[in-house]
Amino acid sequence: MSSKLREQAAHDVASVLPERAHDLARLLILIDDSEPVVTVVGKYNHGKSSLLNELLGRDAFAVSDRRETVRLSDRVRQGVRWLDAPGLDADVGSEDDREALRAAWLKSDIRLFVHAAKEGELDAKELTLLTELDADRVRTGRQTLFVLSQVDQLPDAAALRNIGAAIDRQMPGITLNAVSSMRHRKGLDGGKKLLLEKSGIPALQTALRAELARVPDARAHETTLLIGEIRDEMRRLRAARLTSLEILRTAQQQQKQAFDRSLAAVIDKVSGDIGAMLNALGTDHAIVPDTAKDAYAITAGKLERARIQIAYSHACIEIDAMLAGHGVIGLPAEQHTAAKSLNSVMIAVMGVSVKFRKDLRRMFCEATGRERMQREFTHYYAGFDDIVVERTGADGPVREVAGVDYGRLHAALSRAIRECVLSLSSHAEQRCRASIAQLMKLARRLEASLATHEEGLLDLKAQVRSESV
Ligand SMILES: Nc1nc2c(ncn2[C@@H]2O[C@H](COP(=O)(O)OP(=O)(O)OP(=O)(O)O)[C@@H](O)[C@H]2O)c(=O)[nH]1
Ligand SMILES: [Mg+2]
Repeated sequence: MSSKLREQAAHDVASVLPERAHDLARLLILIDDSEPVVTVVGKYNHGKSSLLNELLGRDAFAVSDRRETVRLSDRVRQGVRWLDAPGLDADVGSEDDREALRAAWLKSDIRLFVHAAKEGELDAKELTLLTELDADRVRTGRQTLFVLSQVDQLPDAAALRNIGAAIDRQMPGITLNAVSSMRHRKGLDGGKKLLLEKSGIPALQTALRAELARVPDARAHETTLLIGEIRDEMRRLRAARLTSLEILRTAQQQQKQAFDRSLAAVIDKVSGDIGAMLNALGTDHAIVPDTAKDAYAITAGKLERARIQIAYSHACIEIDAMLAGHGVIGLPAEQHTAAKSLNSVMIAVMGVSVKFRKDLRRMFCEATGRERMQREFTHYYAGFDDIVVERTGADGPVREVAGVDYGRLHAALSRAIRECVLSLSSHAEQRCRASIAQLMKLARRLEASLATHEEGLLDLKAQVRSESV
């Protein structure tokens, strides 16, 4: 497989398994099978670049007592790619540093975790990273060597033992590779063999060589692991998709069956109604044409034609309500006409007007007419578009067809209308109650004022009586 094809495949898989993007990128590196990669990780100024220079035997990477390495740089030597990475100090580091650290994690086969001896035990951030690296070793087989650097800065061997013990409490069983890049350099420059030995660098080189020899096996293990995990996840995803597709298909089938049943039932019902109406009619007045003198008169013919049209509209309304319940409403776009009101399935199949008995009979009371309705409405049901939704995927907008359960939508709509009507009627009832209460209040006041008037009237009568006496 060409590298372009591989990249395309990884890209395709990442678009469905975005959380696996990192593993896929790692897989591409593994499949490339270039020289083993050794990287340094650790806090800044802990002597990472100096250590690499000693291991390489040349000053390949910049060293300084300031924050020096800010991005990844690499050198190939002795069949190994050596990767210098920025310090682990997210609080001072920029996003570039974090990017570089992620890249180092991705590219490396062996990590040298560098911790300066004078700092004592590991801080929380180092401990977290070391724990993560250890978990990664268990999972992928990638090794981490712990390097206790700048040990020349400790006063004596006892201090070194104390720090070793403290770190062992933090990471039990960890192997410390105590080194001093400075001693190594001095030993080299001055040809002092003892100093070279004491620098710990030769011992680290031996340990590193042993790990490098294991890289091909580790890579094979990691490749198998990642491919296996990704394949399993793809299979799970595919199974889940198939299940939901199956559910969708079953739902669609059930909807179609429900539609077929409802259509047959409504055709039976309206045909029965129309048949009964036609049978009840006596003489056929509709076929008698109107004359000019009948222009403004209500003739028996006009009346019958109106009755037939009403019966026909009635049947159409019943069929239309059933169709709407199943989402069959408008015509497909390619069948649209300029007159919007004509773009409905109902009108396309039935037309707008019927005025004669023979037409009603042909349409509703003959088997061929009923079969035609069943066939044509079913045709529109089958061709009815499902809603297409757009969502944003890893690669931008993705179009997906979503099946819509029109039966449920229709039921929900009917429920909403019913609730609305109920609330309107209860609102009206409340207003009535309020008016009645007001009326009663008025009546009570009227009664009260009548009583007062009555009292006044009685007084008046008594007065008149006494005056007349
Ligand atoms: N005494 C002593 N000093 C060292 C040793 N190794 C490195 N140094 C000094 O420590 C300082 C930092 O060394 P670097 O190798 O640049 O450290 P680093 O971890 O790469 O630093 P950043 O790139 O900034 O993350 C420099 O001044 C080095 O000279 C050592 O073994 N002993
Ligand atoms: Mg550096």
